[in-house]
Amino acid sequence: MGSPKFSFCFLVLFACYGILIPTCCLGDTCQPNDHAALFVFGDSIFDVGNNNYINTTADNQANFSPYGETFFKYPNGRFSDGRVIPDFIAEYAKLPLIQPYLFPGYQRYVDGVNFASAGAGALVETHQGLVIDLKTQLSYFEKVSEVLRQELGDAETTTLLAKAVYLINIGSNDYEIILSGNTSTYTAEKFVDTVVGNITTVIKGIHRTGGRKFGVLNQPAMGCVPFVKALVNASNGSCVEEASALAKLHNSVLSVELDKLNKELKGFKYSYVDFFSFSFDVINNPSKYGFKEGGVACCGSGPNREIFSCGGKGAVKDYELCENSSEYVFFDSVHPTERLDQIISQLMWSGNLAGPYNLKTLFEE
Ligand SMILES: *[C@@H]1O[C@H](CO)[C@@H](O)[C@H](O)[C@H]1NC(C)=O
Ligand SMILES: *[C@@H]1O[C@H](CO)[C@@H](O)[C@H](O)[C@H]1NC(C)=O
Ligand SMILES: *[C@@H]1O[C@H](CO)[C@@H](O)[C@H](O)[C@H]1NC(C)=O
Ligand SMILES: *[C@@H]1O[C@H](CO)[C@@H](O)[C@H](O)[C@H]1NC(C)=O
Ligand SMILES: *[C@@H]1O[C@H](CO)[C@@H](O)[C@H](O)[C@H]1NC(C)=O
Ligand SMILES: CC(=O)N[C@H]1CO[C@H](CO)[C@@H](O)[C@@H]1O
Repeated sequence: MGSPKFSFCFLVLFACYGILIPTCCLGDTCQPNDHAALFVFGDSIFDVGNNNYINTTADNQANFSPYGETFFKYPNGRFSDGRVIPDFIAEYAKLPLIQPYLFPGYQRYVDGVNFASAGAGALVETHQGLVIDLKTQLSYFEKVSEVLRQELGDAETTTLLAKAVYLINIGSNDYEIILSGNTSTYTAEKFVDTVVGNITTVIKGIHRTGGRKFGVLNQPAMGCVPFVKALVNASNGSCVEEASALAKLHNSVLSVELDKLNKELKGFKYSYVDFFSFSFDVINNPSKYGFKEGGVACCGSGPNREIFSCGGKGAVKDYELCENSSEYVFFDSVHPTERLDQIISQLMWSGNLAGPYNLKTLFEE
C-alpha cells in the first residue's frame, strides 16, 4: 500500500467513478498508448482553462458566456466560440482532449497536459501576478516529468517525453506593452531579443527535461487584429504597420534562434509555424477561406466590435454577438473563431504552413 503503482490505479478508479477520464475505463490499462503525447505552453491562443483556477481579472478569463457557445455548449475558459488549436492537434494526433494542468483532480499525463495561460508572456513582468508566465509553465512541466517517472519508471518516461510534441505560442502579450506606448525601458530590437531569449531558454529547459520535438508558432499579423487597429484609431480599417513590423522582427529573430537550437541540441526537431502569413492573408482576404468578415469581430462592442468586452464581465458591460461565428475570422477583438483555428490547425498538421517538419511528421517520427 502506498506504492506509486497502487495509488496510481486507485486514482484511475476514482476518476472513472467521477466520469472524468472515461478513456481509462474501457479496459484500457492507462499505460501510454502508441500515440505521441502533447504538451502545450503559451497564452490565450492555447489556454484551455488554466486561468479558471487562478486569481486574475476578467480580461484574462473566458469562463463566462458566450465563450464556448458552439462546440462545448458551455463556457470553459477557451477564448473562442468553440475549440482552440491544441484541441484540433490532439484530435489529428488521435489523442483525447488535453486537459489544463490546473484542472483539479487526477491528470492522465501520459497523453500530455496543457500549461497555457491567457495573458501570459515570455517575460515574467508581463501581467505579473495575473497569469502563469512561461518560466512557471516550464517549472510545472518539470513537476509533471517527476510524476511520470514515479508512475512509469525512468526508461518509459524518457521514451514518452522524447516521443512527445511540445507546442508553444507566446509573445503577443509582451509586445502589447510596447504597442500600448511603453517604450521607456527598451528599444524594439532589445525587447525582441529579450522575448525570444526567454523563449529559447524555456525550449532548452524542456529539452533538458527530455523533450525533443517542438512546434513553435511565430507572431501573427498583430497590426491587423481589430483590438490593435483600434489602439491607434485606424478607423479606415488598415493594419497598423508598426505592430506588424514588431511581429516581423520577432519572427526573423525566432527563426534564426530555432535554427541555432537545431544545430546545438541533441535530437532536436522542430516545426516553425508561419502564423504571420496565414493571419495576414485570412484577415485581408476572408472570402478566400469562406469567411464573410475579417475586420469585424463576432463578439464585443464598438463599430467593429473592436472593444474587448465580449461577455461584459470587464470594465465595459455592453457587447453584441453575431449570429453565426463561422462567418467571422475573429470571435472577440483579439481571438480567432473555432473555424479559423480549425483551418490553421489543418495547415500546421499537414499543409505547407510549417517547416522544416509539419506537425504530422513530428508526431509520427
Ligand atoms: C485575488 O486578487 C485580489 C486583487 O488582486 C486580492 O484582493 C485578493 O486578496 C486575491 N485573493 C487571493 C485568494 O489571493
Ligand atoms: C513599462 O514597462 C516596464 C518593463 O516591463 C515596467 O516595469 C513599467 O511598469 C511599465 N510602465 C508602464 C507605465 O506601464
Ligand atoms: C529574460 O527576460 C528577463 C526579463 O524578464 C531578462 O532580464 C533576461 O535577460 C531575459 N533572458 C534572455 C536570455 O534574454
Ligand atoms: C489609415 O489611417 C492611418 C492613421 O489613422 C494612416 O496612417 C493610414 O495611412 C490610413 N490608410 C489609408 C489607406 O488611408
Ligand atoms: C454559418 O456560416 C457557415 C459559413 O458561412 C455556414 O456554412 C453555415 O451553414 C452557417 N450556419 C447557419 C446556421 O446559418
Ligand atoms: C486619425 C483618425 O483616423 N482619426 C479618427 C479616430 O476615430 C474617430 C471616430 O472614432 C474619427 O472621427 C477620427 O477621424
